[in-house]
Amino acid sequence: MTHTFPEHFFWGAATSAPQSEGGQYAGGRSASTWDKWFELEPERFNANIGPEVTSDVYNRYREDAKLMSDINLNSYRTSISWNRLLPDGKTLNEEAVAFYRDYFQSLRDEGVEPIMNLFHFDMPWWLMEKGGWESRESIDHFAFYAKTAFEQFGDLITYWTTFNEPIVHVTCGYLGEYHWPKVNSLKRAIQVAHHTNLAHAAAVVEYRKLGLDGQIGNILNLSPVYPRSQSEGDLKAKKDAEELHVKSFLEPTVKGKYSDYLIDLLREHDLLPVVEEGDLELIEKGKVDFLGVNYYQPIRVREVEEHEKTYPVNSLGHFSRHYDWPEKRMNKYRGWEIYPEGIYDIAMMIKDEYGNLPFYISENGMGVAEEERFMNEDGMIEDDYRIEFIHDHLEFVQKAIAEGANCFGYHLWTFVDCWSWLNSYKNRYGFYRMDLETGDRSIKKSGKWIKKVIEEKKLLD
Ligand code: BGP
Repeated sequence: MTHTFPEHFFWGAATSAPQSEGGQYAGGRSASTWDKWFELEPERFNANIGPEVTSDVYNRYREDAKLMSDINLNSYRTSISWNRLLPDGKTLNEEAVAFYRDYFQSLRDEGVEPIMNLFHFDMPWWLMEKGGWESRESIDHFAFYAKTAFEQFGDLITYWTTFNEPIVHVTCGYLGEYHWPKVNSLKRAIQVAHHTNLAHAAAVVEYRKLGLDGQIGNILNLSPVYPRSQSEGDLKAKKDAEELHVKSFLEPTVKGKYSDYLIDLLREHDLLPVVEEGDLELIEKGKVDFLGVNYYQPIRVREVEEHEKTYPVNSLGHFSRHYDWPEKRMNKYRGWEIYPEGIYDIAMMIKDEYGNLPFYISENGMGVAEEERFMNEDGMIEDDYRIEFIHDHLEFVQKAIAEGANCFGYHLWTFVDCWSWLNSYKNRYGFYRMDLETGDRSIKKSGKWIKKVIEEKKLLD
């Protein structure tokens, strides 16, 4: 295999506003669900570290843009904070506009293309108090926020995305206790998913209306689903999991409609969401120009035994259960499976089933707990495990491209170690280490390695 990459390829890293920005209440920003949740239950957050302790991009963005260019990154994905741009949902915050414009311009000045996302799990608190994504009001509010962002920054941003991993705020917020509002109801989760698809489409409509010179996409975690065996039951579990976890957003985003299979499956279990007149027409208008694909690990499933099911159906565990593949290779520092072939399987699925739509890998990465133990005497983190991880995934990206996949970039999660939801700083992911005390950045071995890979446009074995 030759390991060369296309001449024009987005090499970069990804993060999000709530995980990196900081400046929690500076410059007129209002609270998101994460800020409030930490106030209410700080003990839920690893080491009691809440979202106010970030990598402080709010003050350090110029330095970061320079550090990106130092290692040859030519693109960077982050998000805008809805509650910074429109603190009450209606009034434009001029200070936020000035901040973001300078931030995006600083990236451009260093040759780094900013790819901008609108929603990364950070619901404004005032809107959550009105029901969040469960309320249809959120659709219009999101469309207004999206329109405002396009108008204010459309000259600086060419690549826009609406959501990051929308299935995650659905499952973690409405089928678990990992995101606010910590609800456990499959019916409500499905309604939230439907409203999210509508909000996405409404934002795409706003974007097209403005006739800007750019593209709009959606970032989905398209984890491939592998069955335990080829038995009828295991294959049905695979199909159901694929439809519920992956295609519930992929089909509307690319084809502008829900699949018949998903509709039949939900109807069979009396789980169809409330769909109002005009909803399906709106979803039809939400087709994107490109996809961002987040990939960490595959989903492995097996058939559900009858005795494991509960009625009425109120959990995704009714349709499939996790299968613990005995041959799996593990990231023992994070507890996630490492399966680089998965990235190739996703690329081939997009090529074969979704019209070879352009996509880029918008997140892939290796979280490591207590990474300080890999620091050498010069103070540099020697993250050979991360180099191996990226190398192995890039090999499969390269193979997919060689076979015709329309992949235009690869972004590591993340550029500099950042705060992460309930895990806070437990798992580190960056090309740069962040000192939690001082906020100072220092390059890791993987940062030096990627610099060379990008320079040579090929993998160095
Ligand atoms: C993705 C999210 C990111 C980030 C990443 C790593 O699903 O889009 O926001 O958090 O996962 O996850 P974690 O930090 O929990 O290890």
